[in-house]
Amino acid sequence: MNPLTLHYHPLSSYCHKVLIALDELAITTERRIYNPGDPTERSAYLKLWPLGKMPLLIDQEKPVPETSTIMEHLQLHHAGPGRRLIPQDAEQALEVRLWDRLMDLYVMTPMQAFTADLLRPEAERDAPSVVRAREALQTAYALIDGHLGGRTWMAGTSFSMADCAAAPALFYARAYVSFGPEHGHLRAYFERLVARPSVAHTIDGARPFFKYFPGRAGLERRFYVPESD
Ligand SMILES: N[C@@H](CCC(=O)N[C@@H](CS)C(=O)NCC(=O)O)C(=O)O
Repeated sequence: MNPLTLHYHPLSSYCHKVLIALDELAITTERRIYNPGDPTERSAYLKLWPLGKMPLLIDQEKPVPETSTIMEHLQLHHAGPGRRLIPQDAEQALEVRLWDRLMDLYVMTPMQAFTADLLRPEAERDAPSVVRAREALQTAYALIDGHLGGRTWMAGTSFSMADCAAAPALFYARAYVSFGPEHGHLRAYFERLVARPSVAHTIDGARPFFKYFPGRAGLERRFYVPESD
């Protein structure tokens, strides 16, 4: 029996982060789709993890929450031979952890603010929060574009945990705020990300669910064709 079970949803950006890592580290898990909108599923999930956030990894009955910690745990205990998302060198590992944090806090968070706003009834929409989220994404895009000049991946020379975080964050963020013509490095990096097999597989797994993504109107046709629903 597989000791690992991943509770996730194929559309969730944070779940994509871990799905990409599992593929990169050559780890198999049992997978259980979690629908937070179903009250019975939600109350069972809250018993596993009271904060209710997904994904959640269970390793031999021990819950391992929070994507960055899940990835550290996977690297430490389950990575396939020669597979690494966090460098062994401590300085390089620090750089990877920094860019993982930056992706979560300054790209995922404003991206989720757009989604949260679209999920509100129209009368309760919060225009100032969307303006702030747009400004935050534009600031993050400029920072990342400047950082990426001369680099293939986000931190160090290899694909890392920081790229696992960047891929879904940028994928969904650009449905709300496009990259500008000035973001040449960011555009090229995004193309490298979506061509990476682990990222491409994860996007493929989400395709049947994109019709439920509130920002689907901003997805490119290569990812989502509305008429196909
Ligand atoms: N800091 C958390 C964030 C996870 C998160 O925000 N997950 C979202 C899905 S992308 C979620 O669980 N949303 C459902 C909810 O908040 O009830 C992590 O890194 O795991």
